[in-house]
Amino acid sequence: MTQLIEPTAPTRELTVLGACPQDCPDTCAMVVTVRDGVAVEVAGNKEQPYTNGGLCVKVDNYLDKVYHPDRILHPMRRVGPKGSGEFERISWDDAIAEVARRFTEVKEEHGAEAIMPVSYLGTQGIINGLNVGDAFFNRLGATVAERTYCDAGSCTAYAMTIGDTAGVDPEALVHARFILIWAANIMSTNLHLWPYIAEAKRRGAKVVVVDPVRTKTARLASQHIPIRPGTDGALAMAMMHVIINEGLTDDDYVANHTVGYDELVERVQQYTPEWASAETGIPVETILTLAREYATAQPSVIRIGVAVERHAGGGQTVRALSCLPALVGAWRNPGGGILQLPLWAFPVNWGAFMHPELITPGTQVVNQYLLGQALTGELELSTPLHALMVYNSNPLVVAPDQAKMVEGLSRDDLFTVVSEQFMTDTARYADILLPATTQLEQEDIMFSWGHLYVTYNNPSIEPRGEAVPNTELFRRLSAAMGFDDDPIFTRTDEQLIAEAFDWSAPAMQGITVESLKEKGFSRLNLPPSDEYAPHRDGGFHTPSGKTEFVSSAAAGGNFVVPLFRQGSNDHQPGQPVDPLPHYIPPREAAAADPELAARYPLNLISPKSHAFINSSFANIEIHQKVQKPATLLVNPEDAAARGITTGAVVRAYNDRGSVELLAKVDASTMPGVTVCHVGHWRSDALGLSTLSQLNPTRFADLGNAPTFSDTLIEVALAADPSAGEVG
Ligand SMILES: Nc1nc2c(c(=O)[nH]1)N[C@H]1C(S)=C(S)[C@@H](COP(=O)(O)OP(=O)(O)OC[C@H]3O[C@@H](n4cnc5c(=O)[nH]c(N)nc54)[C@H](O)[C@@H]3O)O[C@H]1N2
Ligand SMILES: Nc1nc2c(c(=O)[nH]1)N[C@H]1C(S)=C(S)[C@@H](COP(=O)(O)OP(=O)(O)OC[C@H]3O[C@@H](n4cnc5c(=O)[nH]c(N)nc54)[C@H](O)[C@@H]3O)O[C@H]1N2
Ligand code: SF4
Ligand SMILES: [Mo]
Repeated sequence: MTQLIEPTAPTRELTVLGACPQDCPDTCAMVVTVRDGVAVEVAGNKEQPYTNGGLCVKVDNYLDKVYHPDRILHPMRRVGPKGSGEFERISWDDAIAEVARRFTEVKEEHGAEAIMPVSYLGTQGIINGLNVGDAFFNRLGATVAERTYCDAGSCTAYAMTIGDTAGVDPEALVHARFILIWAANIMSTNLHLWPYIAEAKRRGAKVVVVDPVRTKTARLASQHIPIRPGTDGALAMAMMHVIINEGLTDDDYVANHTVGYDELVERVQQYTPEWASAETGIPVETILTLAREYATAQPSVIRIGVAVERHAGGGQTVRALSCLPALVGAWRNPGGGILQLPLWAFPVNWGAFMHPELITPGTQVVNQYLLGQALTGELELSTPLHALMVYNSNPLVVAPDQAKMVEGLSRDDLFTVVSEQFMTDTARYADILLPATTQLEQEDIMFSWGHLYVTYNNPSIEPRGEAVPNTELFRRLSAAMGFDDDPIFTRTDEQLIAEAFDWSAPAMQGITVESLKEKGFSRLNLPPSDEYAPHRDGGFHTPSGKTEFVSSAAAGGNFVVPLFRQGSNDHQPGQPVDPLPHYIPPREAAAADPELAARYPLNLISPKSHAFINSSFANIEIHQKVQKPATLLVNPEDAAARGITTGAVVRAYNDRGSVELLAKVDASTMPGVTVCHVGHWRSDALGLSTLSQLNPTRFADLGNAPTFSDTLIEVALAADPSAGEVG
């Protein structure tokens, strides 16, 4: 809704209802105040109950981003060497013509699969976000990009166990008696959930955090259980062992709404609390108490963060965690169960954006996680890559194996197009750089992966310079490639928004585009949170309709849910997966690889920073004040053993590379575990590389999830010349 406040005053002030576009579970409803065409304030929408009028430290200063002098405002062509950031301004017509000409040349010379889109979640809006370029690249015949950066393994495991259900309504968490926050730093990454947890705690609930780091969230909880990274599966399996062997199961719920209980009973016998204690570093008594309290304090709820999937056995960890609520009957009451990504509640019409039917069966698929290897030839491809188009993503910071990626992006025979708001590390390697709008300059409609409200983003200001929304970019490219013979490629934003949801689905009853524009948001048509217990009587979204301890989908092998790999049907599926949950230990650990652990004894984890969203905002001064420079947290024991003090420049290294960071000696991280928050740019780093250099490119067990947390390193003072001289 656009409401004119002072129609006759000389200054024209409007308030416009918008939506935060960031890749964040909170999807806050925003109110933008615009004076004479200039946005002067961005605030939270007080009407929206979940986000309750507050934004966060990232987006409170959104105007600093929108009006930042470094915004890319015009199309540009590279004039200096790749990576130099030297560009000349060109017109949109010239830019589009050049992209179309080069794509056509690459297609004729090497085949269309030599072109690959690279994108992720710079904006989460349905029309400008994850899938905005899919139809274009599918029609072109380009390589299909598999995008499994975030929660893909978790989603596969969740789907195998309980199906694509929304799970617990976050607003119902106030009713929970036991809240288990597992690998999620709510106070930084899901701020608006905290008041619900705090209210439950006030009403007597116990809040437990499982995390190698004593985060702010852990400090605010009733109990913090530090755990060795990547061993969460051992704890979850041992909890099931205790619950089953001590008779703490909800037998009636198990009998009616689960499959494979007898097999599970047999399976968990090997996972004793004593064994799990040795694996996780958690005392036996703590494991026993956790299992008993989780089972008996009903309703109990588990909130899983992304970090649980980020090691060799991440998928099976989520399998085990998704089994637990049915075992104890947690689903019976509002607030009980598991909260993963409630996005499954939204009937988004993904197909209207992906158009997977345009993919020729057998088209090459490349996971973006392996982009460095794909560009350097290390990953064998049937059609090597000769052109890239990057939008909504900054792969040089967020993908592993940074050294390879730099080498690949530097190739003179690679044609790279980047659509960006800023001169990111990746944008510096563009041949053609195209200006992208921010959320205030574009229209969009949002689902959420953290609550059950649809949110509308009305544009509040004109695009700055010649920036365009991603939708318009792809309309222009489609026309230049001659795709405008098909109405799919000429749809206006209004038409795209009309197709965003299956409006006839029960969850959308009573919600229209008009009502959303007017009010800014709407709760899905679901029972109120006080009454919302979606699996009180089973009704899981699995083939059996039950929680599948023995998964029927496992026989089909590992899979990636279509959201992360559109048109996924004709790929893999590979070996059948063990249908029962089990423990897969981390790869980079003393038990699995003693030789590696002797050389690199410290775990490196890379959680989200407080002030950036992934690498977004990392170039904005006010955010840098909170978060800069890139810092490595080292436990006092580990620091003392290496002569490291706070403020020292250290070198973190392993066989994949070496990164210079500022040390902070900090007892909040466990002995043996170092922490470097993800997001800092290479161009800002002490030694032109960031932690992604150290992360492995191997996938987890399910859903081709990344294994960021499955990383061993050694750390030494940078002044020590023998440290980090590695390949
Ligand atoms: N401020 C801020 N908010 C964000 C983002 C951001 O960049 N900044 N990014 C957004 C995105 S894209 C996402 S996916 C979410 C993610 O948000 P979260 O799910 O909270 O994920 P992380 O911050 O990666 O990790 C959460 C916690 O897991 C711990 N951890 C790491 N490894 C392990 C492990 O092996 N086991 C256990 N038990 N814990 C472990 C970390 O110490 C950290 O405290 O946040 C979103 N919100
Ligand atoms: N080591 C390590 N790596 C990680 C993670 C980790 O925990 N550790 N987390 C992973 C996770 S969970 C995620 S979700 C990914 C995130 O990976 P990305 O989604 O790539 O996240 P960002 O780094 O924020 O990059 C988004 C870029 O899109 C641009 N952008 C924003 N809006 C628009 C727009 O409307 N149009 C265009 N064209 N561009 C726009 C922004 O300026 C920004 O540069 O990173 C993954 N990488
Ligand atoms: S980043 Fe998340 S918490 Fe912050 S304003 Fe956006 S949606 Fe809200
Ligand atoms: Mo993410």
